Amino acid sequence: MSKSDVDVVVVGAGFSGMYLQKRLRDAGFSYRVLEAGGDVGGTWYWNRYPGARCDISTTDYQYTWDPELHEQWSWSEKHAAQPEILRYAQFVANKHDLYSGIDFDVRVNDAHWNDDTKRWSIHTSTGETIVCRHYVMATGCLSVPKEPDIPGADRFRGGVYVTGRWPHEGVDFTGMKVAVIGTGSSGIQSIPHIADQANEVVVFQRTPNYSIPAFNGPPPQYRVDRLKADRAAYHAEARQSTSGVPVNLPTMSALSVPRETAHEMLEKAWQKGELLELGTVFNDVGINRAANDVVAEFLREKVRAVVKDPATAELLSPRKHPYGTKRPCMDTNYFETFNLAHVRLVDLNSSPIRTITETGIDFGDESHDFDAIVYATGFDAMTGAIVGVDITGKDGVTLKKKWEHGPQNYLGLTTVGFPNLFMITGPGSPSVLSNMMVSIEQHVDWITDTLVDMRDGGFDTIEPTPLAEEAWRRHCTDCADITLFQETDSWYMGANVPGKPRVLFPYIGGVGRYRRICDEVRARDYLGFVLEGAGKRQVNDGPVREIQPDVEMVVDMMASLGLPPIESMSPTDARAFSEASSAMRPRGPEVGEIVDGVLPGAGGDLNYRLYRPASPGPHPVVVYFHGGGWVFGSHVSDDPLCRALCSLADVVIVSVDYRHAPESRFPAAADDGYAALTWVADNIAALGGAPGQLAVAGWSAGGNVAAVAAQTARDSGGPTLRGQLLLTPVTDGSRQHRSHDENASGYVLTKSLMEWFWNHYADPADRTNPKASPLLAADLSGLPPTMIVTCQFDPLRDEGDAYAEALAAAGVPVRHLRARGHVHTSITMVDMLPSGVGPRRQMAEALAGFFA
Ligand code: NA7
Repeated sequence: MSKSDVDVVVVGAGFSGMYLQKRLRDAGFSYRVLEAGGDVGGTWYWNRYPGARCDISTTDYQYTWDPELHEQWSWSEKHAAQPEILRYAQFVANKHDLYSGIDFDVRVNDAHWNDDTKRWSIHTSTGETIVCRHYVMATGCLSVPKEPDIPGADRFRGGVYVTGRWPHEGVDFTGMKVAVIGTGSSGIQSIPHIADQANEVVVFQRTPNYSIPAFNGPPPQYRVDRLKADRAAYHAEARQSTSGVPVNLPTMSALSVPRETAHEMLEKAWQKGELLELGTVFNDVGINRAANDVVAEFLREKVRAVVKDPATAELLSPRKHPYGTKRPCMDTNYFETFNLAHVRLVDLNSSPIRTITETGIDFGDESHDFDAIVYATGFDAMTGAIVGVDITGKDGVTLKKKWEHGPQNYLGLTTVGFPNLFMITGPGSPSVLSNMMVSIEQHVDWITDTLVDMRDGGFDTIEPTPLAEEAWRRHCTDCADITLFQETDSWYMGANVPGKPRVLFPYIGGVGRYRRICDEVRARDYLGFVLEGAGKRQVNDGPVREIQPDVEMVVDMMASLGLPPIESMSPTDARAFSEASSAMRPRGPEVGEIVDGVLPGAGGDLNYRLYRPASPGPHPVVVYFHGGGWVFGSHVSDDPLCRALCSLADVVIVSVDYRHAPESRFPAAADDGYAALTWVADNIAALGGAPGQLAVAGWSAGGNVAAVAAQTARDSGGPTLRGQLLLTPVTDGSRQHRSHDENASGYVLTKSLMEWFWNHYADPADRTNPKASPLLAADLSGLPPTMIVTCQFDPLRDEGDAYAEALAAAGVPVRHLRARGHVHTSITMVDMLPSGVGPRRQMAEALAGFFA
């Protein structure tokens, strides 16, 4: 095979392309590595602006694939500066003879897939055509600087410098008047150095950024010690972590401690001078704006403590975007620089740049001359370098066209219509939200292992399926939806480049989860891919993750606890266990008033708890029945959910207990449910409710009690109900439904636990009674408007779906929410699982709608 016909072409000789070359060579593939720059190092080759440093500690920002490197290379600092990182890249390239495999100063102009030969044709800036089986974009996430989008930018006759393309010989600003535009990481790192030299510096700021001092010095001793003690364990932890750096996972909400305590905890993290520490003190900073503001305010206080002029301090204090939704920065003397007499901050929001002129900048009502302008205005991140090359796949479609509305891809590694095209740390993978070294190594390993698998299996092509790609997009969106990222116009969201689609480009589900998913795809015969070779085709189509990410975390966490199954306990122990678990959850929103009382049930008094909204009454009233499989739970066991429904729907919720099995078996719960409903109807005015404005609701077994109560009310002359809300209800104990088996285990409520509940509650013969299985009622017409919520990963899903369908067929107005990615319990987990917020809002809307 000639040099122009190889197995693999790799674009880029940064840390990705370097390691990929090593793996390809070791695996016996022929390859070419093409690099536009004049040396290895990628982003560290280009970004030579003064002060350029990595914001991840050198203990973590280094290769792990060559253990010898750890002995042969030692870092001088905690946060290495660009020259040292570049030297490290060169050292590795020399050690592993990587230079010999790289063509420098070569750009790829275009790449075309030929579906007849099943090969890519690559055309380069040197006029060469290279044919290859596989084409890998190792082009980095921040490699294409954003075009200056300021009027008059091309007119300026003084020095023009772009941080991402800094002159190799450096720039001497001594004695100059310098304008710096942009206050992201590059601006924040370079401004103090520019101010050291220049006579005058004017910083043009559009958005102030959160920045913490790097406190640079030697690598952090506690990390060094851990590495020395057990390097393999340290790396393993990094690979399974959220961000690719071992950090202790927080368990506490920022809102659960007084402000002062929170600030003391944040101070300790801040003192460490490590990027990820501050964001991992509390567990809700990324998902809850109020919690986020605790950190934000802590950092604003830090700015005020340093910057002497209060007006400048305020301008430097981020207020609009939540902490972490733009990459937080690490600085050395950034805020201090604004105390210098020759440094001035211009707020572009009040003094926008009108134009750049031949000699300077016109902004606000001023005109100012400068000797040099520094653009620290960022990058066309994540996709700029990929779509910058004209890549044409099957059917003549370019990747640029395909990605017009967002970078659809599978696993951030591949994309439909472009067989054998791989991206390293592409959009849809953790990439820039992680320690890049960990993510790079994982991608290189996955790609090389896949190429080896294909070679061994006799496959020539690999391409994801549309179904897998769409499911991955949904999963990425599910992950993004529970965070605050979408509130901010950032380069993570593509919002810094005009015309770019606005989606969260990196995958935010975490490095560890992502790695497990990628490994699972391989282990499951390349789930979501089509592989083809001479006379053979392998397709294992399907979505790789459908469960909501926060739900998955809870499910995984519960699995990791190794608790005994509830059905192995006595009912007494099960009740104690359930109560103990409930005691640990957040309490839910405040309501206007809570009143506890007793009402007459069918077999004695029943406790109830009434939740009244803060708004003036009288309110509609909803009688609510708790979950717990008829065996456990009480009028207070669904407290957070009742609070949420009360406050969201602005209705009174009366949560009523009922007699439990096995002490009181069928039909005790059903009889109590109807008795309670009747009593509330009779006493509605005294309870502060609006007469006639009555509905019923329930979750799980409580949904069963509610559904039966509604049928009994219809058949027994009242009370008249305005609606019923059934959350994952039990509707049919007479037979198995498909979901009982499909979701038999692993999703909190199991098939065997459900069977245990039924066995305690009702004899097999009774289970066909509509008072136990409301789905079996001969007639479902005349029931009140209904909202049913069923969850994808719930054994009870199909019986709930069947009830919704049967009611609709009987002419009952039904709103049916099939909660995607949820389990039986997740929607009740108020203030714990953000993905439940939407379904609960819809439930509340339905409740309110019953009374509209
Ligand atoms: P960033 O973080 O994208 O920062 C770019 C900065 O430039 C940011 O403050 C922008 O303001 C500002 N900007 C961009 N365009 C303009 C115009 N037209 N006018 C005024 N100001 C502008 O890039 P960096 O290079 O600093 O850092 C990139 C990453 O590299 C960093 O996150 C680390 O991961 C390493 P805006 O915020 O958009 O209002």
